[in-house]
Amino acid sequence: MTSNETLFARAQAVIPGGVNSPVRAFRAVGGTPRFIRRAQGAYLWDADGRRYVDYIGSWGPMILGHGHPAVLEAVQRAAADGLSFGAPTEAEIELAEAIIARVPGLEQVRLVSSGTEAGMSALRLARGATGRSKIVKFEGCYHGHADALLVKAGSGLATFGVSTSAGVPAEVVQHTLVLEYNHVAQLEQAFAEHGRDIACVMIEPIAGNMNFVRASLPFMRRLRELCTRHGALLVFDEVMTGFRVALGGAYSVYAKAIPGFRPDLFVFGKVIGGGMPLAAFGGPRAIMEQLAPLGPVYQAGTLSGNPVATACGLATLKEISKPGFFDALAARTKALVDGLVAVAQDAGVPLVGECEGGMFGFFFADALPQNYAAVMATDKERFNRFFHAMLDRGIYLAPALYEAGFVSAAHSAEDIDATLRAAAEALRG
Ligand code: KE4
Repeated sequence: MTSNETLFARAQAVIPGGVNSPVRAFRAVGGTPRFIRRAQGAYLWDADGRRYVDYIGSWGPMILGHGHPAVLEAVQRAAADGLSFGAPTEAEIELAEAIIARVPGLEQVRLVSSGTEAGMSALRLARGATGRSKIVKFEGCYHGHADALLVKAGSGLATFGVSTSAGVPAEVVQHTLVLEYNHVAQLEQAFAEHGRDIACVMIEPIAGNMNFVRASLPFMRRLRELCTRHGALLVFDEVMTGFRVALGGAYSVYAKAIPGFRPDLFVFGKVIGGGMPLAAFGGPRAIMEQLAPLGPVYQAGTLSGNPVATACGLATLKEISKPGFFDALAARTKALVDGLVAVAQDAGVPLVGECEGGMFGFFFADALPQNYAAVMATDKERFNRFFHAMLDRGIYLAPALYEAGFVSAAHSAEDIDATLRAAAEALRG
């Protein structure tokens, strides 16, 4: 048995499925998960000492690559001064100011410890601030595992959701309406029927939990109009896209294309923690001040704004804010995606790809999917074969066809070339 297999067997004895988060178990692609011993730059080394070019980057946070010296130094310095106080610190103010400075229209943020916590809190805030109960999400978007958000589309179109998880009573999801991503007519219908009762619409503006699906401009424009008209809050879940697709996140991409466009609330995570447990939600002061201790919406956390996590996030934000950082990252990511499309074409294999900033996706299909059903109709078997053929060649892609991929500033042109050489071999197989 390999060390990975031995560790996986041991892990499964004491941890459900041997993992602390389901996607790590490789159940969508099969095979044995790699137990990582260490990482540096663009690379991971597993328990058998094998090196991989890492396109997961901890599912987004590691935008600088692993072990960036400025980040390590900031974390070590913060740790030496104390791991956690349960009292306010200046670093939390600095991180809040740094986030707000990079997201026009954002006036206040609250720091928490995970994207789930941030999304759950933003949802409660939206309901508290509007006094309404109904919420809208889209099939294929994932906003963490808070009960009210673990919902799939009901039986018919634009019906109230049913939970995707055992242990979530129907009463908890009865107010959650699940619509098809990019479906304008369903939006119109939902607001026509429930507009006055909708507290918020939560959306992944570029859906990384469907691998890579953009909200179309007509859809996003109409969504903003309907929310404004009916007094519903538009919540941008930028846990994955925030500070990843651009310094201003997906918000800046849509604001460029739709003059005056702005969401009402934001959810952030991943990159703003730089690999440590840190996430945030934010919006206008008038809404954020509904939160305890000022307002009636309760929200709290022992390790919220943790000094070590905050130091890690701040150091990361400082590095990615340097001139040219995103231009270089976007160019490298585009070289990867364009290269994958080209080698697939040479091999006569239908493959389409997309990217924005340091986030990318690809599908074994003839056209870019525009919604969840289309994503799930792409060639899963071929994806899984390709995943393992690449893993065997030292290239670590996301172990599921519905997950996005990430390039870091540490990925070199040679890493991209090596990846494309491996892909050419894998696609010939
Ligand atoms: P966390 O609770 O995992 O920090 O964040 C939840 C979350 C919220 N919103 C979006 C858009 C997200 O992508 C996520 C988490 N993303 C997954 C990857 N698809 C994390 C990986 C995992 O679940 O292990």
